[in-house]
Amino acid sequence: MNKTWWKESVVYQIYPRSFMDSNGDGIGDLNGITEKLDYLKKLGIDVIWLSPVYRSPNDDNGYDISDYEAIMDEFGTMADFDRMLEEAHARGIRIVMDLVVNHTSDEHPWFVESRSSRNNSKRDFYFWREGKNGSPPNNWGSFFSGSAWEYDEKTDMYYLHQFSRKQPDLNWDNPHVRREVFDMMTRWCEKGIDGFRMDVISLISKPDGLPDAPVVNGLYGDGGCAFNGPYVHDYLQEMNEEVLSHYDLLTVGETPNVTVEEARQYANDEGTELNMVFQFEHMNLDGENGYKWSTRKLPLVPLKENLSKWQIGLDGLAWNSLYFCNHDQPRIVNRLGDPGSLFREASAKCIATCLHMMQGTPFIYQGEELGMTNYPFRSIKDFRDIESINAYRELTEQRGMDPAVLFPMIAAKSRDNARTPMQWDVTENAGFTTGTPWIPVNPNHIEINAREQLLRKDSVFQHYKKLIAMRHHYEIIVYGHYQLLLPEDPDLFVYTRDLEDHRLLVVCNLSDHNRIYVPDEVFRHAEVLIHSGPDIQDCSPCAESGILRPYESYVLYL
Ligand code: ISL
Ligand code: CA
Repeated sequence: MNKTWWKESVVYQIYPRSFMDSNGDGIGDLNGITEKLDYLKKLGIDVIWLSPVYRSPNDDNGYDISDYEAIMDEFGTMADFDRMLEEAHARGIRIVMDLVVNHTSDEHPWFVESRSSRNNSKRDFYFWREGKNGSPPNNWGSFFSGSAWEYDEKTDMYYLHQFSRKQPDLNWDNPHVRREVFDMMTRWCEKGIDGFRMDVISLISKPDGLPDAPVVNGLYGDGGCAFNGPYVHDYLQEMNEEVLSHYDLLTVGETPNVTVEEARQYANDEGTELNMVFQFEHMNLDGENGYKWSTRKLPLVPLKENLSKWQIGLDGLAWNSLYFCNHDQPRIVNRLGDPGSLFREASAKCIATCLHMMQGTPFIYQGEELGMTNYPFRSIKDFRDIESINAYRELTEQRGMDPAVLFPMIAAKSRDNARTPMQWDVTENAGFTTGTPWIPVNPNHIEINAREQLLRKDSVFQHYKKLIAMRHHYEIIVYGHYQLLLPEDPDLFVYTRDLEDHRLLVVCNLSDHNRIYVPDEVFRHAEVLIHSGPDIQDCSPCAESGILRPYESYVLYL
């Protein structure tokens, strides 16, 4: 297996809108990020993945881009960007940009032109089709509810949008589209950025003829119809030859619906496409009836089975990304741990140990390093996210779901859980802004905030810091081979890593009760690299009794 810096790095994702507001308008911005670089340096991360900062009408918080080469007004200027990049580099921190090129905003000049007439030179930059007997051209549904087609009166045709109607899909089959995108990427690389996180890159190649898709759930064809389409690997290889291979970058593809087999191709170790991908199978295990909306917790046995499949399936052939949180996912402490005051910190640390000792590049989402939790939503008016709002409307109004049943499910899974402001301190708006935040601050910032955790030795922050430092120090954590123990145990996540003469044992009790686990004899005199749990001051892990307290975890090294 090739050794490279991006395999040895830890990435931190910033959602700029909610990270730090420097000018009191209630919206996080680039200067806010620059202010907090020392905080990130303290944590020890190597790379920042910046969610979109480009000009955008903000129908989907920046994932609808109207100019790929301008900064969103609310976030600052290009000069602010350059200063942030320079200050990050001065601290040895790299910056990876979000690349959202499955679609643009409908306000992007390409689309404005494309829409203007049937024979405009940019017409074929997007998917325009005739309707079928007064209905859309096919049965595809949008990920944000409703049809994936929008009728446009001007030219009496429909355009395709797999996300909101303000996010028309680009036509990657058109070589001029690819040329424009590749040139734009090159200009960012020339500016000195360090890589790309590629939004829904598995969706860029649509099946030939745009056929109807099977209706699995509800009214529309399964949204999976365009995943891993016929030419996606050709397009990525072309992108690699034209752009990526000329620079030293970290590239990660967001690939919902990817399988291990597909990922071996996308993230192959020969480096012909991307470095790694985000898979979603482990994040979908707490869904129900084909929807993500549910109040279930992540079931541990299937979770272990899934993550282990990815650990073993890519070993030596491709490279894993490791994540439990991002701007689209509710907080992991609620999904897998215990947000109550008794075990919140212990469970956040246990979950972190469990993920960070695996093979792959770990991604930490802002606030995860503090054990931030979901927001206590009280009514539908509390939501800002287009996905949550549209789903609530469609499922209640068109499918007759009882709002009292649906609301808690949306509240548990809404993307807004991840988007409440970063909790810096105990002051009114958690130190995020001096103005009115664009989305309310979680009231629990009184207990959960960075200031307090930086001062306290046993905080979740310190735990993450230690895990990151361990990865930088022990090669086995980066490159070791993975093996799962106790696959059927409903509470314990236990695995080993092996590299040459070394061995790591990772033991996590992901339950709220005591368990007994006595490690194999060979670990009797092993070094303890990290140990966490409630009330563990005077006990060493692996003592004769083998008692594991709720959410206790440790790592042994031989
Ligand atoms: O959020 C989701 C879970 O319901 C996904 O369907 C999500 O929309 C999908 O993973 C794609 O996400 C990415 O592209 C979207 C954008 O809204 C997300 O924020 C982004 O991460 C469209 O650009
Ligand atoms: Ca601001």
